Amino acid sequence: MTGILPTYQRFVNGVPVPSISRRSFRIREKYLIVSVLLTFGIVWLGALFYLPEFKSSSSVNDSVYNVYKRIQKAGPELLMPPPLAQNDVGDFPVVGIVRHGEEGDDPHIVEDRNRLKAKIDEDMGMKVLERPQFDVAPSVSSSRGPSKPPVDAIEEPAVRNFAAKDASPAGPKPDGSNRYVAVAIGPNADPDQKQKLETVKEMMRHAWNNYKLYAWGKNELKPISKRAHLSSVFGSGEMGATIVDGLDTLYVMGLTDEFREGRDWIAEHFNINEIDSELSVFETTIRFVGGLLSCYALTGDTIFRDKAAEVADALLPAFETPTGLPYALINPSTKASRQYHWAGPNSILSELGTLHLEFSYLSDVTGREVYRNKVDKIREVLYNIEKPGDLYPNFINPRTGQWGQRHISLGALGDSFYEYLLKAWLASNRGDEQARTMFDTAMQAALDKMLRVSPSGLAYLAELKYGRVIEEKMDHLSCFAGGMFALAATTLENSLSERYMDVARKLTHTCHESYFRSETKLGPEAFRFSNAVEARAQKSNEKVYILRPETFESYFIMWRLTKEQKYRDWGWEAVQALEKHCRVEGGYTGLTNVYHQNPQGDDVQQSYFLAETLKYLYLLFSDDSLLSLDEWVFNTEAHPLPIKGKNPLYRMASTPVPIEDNRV
Ligand code: DMJ
Repeated sequence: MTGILPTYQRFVNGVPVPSISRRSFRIREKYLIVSVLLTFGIVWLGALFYLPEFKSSSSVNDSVYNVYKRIQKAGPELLMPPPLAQNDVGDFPVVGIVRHGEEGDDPHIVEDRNRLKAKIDEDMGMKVLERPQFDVAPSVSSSRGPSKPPVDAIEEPAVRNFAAKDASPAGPKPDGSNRYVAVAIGPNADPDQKQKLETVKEMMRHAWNNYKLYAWGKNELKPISKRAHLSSVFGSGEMGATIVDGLDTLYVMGLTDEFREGRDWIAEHFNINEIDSELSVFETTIRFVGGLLSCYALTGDTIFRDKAAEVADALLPAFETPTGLPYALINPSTKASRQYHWAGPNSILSELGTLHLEFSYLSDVTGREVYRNKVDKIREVLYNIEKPGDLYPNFINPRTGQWGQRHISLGALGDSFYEYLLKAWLASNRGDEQARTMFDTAMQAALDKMLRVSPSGLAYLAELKYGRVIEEKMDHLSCFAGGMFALAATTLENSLSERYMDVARKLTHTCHESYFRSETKLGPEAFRFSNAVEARAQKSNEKVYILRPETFESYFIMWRLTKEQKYRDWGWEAVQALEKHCRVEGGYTGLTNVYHQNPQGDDVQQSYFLAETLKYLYLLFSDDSLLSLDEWVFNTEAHPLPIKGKNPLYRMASTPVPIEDNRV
């Protein structure tokens, strides 16, 4: 009561007693509370802006953005309790992205989102070659302030292809004028071809725009439930897998605005060292290192090279084994490595054998030998080891250097190891002869022991265990082999070439049959051969289509190398099937059963759909000069890497790029 003055008299038993005005007390109390709160607020805000991190900020926008980032990092629970989806417990939206159907809570977000959606709808309906503008991007640009101008992003619309003769073989010109300029077709192109190209380009925009709308910065999109896919191969972290994987496709299609926003996200937000979860060394290499290196080759923008090196550096501790063969998984924060539980002590052939292109090229563009040393060591082990029947089993123990179970496949667990032997030779401008020899020796054995022909004459690649065919089935994954054998046939004229091309044609035909024999005209995950069925899935887990690219990859390579119209026709059938069954309002979904007329979606838009599936379909309808096979080799995720000595965009480092402290 001290300090509160009486304002009128009260009487108790006729005696005046000092009284306190309740009214006056409340007003004074309020003033006091308000001024204490105000003072506290001012001091708190002031302190925030004097934190070291804020001191270095160049603008208020940066500061505000950092506060936003901190809140976002703390997780959505800080602001609201995590909502639980009925069928996806624990999978909740990030701050600023509202789950479809729940947006009524925040009218600003709803408004932003409706405007963006209206814009996308409008873009989708218009002539697809026009570039979309995104002035409003809920949870992305609207809340983050102006982004920094790109260091060296593309400025001009595509006008011509980069011609080898136009550039100095020494590497990029200092003014950046030797960026790759992607042109899909010449001015006098057939209108039908042009319309097909435009269709595929519009598909890319639909996939990208919806990812941007509902899952920006997360790894993948759930296109039916319209939110982030948190259990993707890279988990729930903010690695932007769809951005990094899809970026070179945007570039090749001339989608420059989208490319720029992806590039800026990578520059500002992609930081592998902040990821505290286990990543696959293989997947991270083919999608992230490969994707970033392609963008570097295409643009010369050094942010891509430097980010690629950061990613590879984060993977290097996984190679610290007695043999140098890497473990399968690594946590970039803790640097702890381990194997998949289901593989016991073993590493997987297709994983450790599919790093060579990316790591070798990274050494050349950074001038640091550390990356090449890692993959050379793997090669040495595999070259020297005893090989059962000239083939390579799928499992190998990195501690002992001994094979695990003798299961051999050109599908899952084996596939891209063989692909990379051929492509390491191609990427080195045919200098890596060891790789080509290993490829030819293994392929002769594979064709002798694994190539089978069904009763009606369909060729397929079966799997072996201890030298015997164990299952008369072929994985969708193996459908890349048509393209691989065709590349092998046309790049080395020898006694094997004719056989390789024959096998290439037959395998591509079989893969097309697996598509054609389904109700959706999309191919199953695996298909079997018996007297009763041919090129059809039997088990329910084989009947899915998860937006895979391998069959279209073979159509593309076969078209480029043979010019037989059927490959383009088959690709167009696939485009129509994707549009009919996989396209939903929120992007593209995989299917749970390709044999249903109206199949259910699996609600996942895989990042490789943007990196590979749409890129290969686009290239199928483009002119040969777009990413010419004479100058580029595609990594197993369809990221083009330049051929050394042949492609002036190789961008060999003249001096090593400085090494950071955290390098291994
Ligand atoms: C992609 O990530 C790569 O093509 C990989 O080599 C195999 N699987 C997927 C696509 O199906």
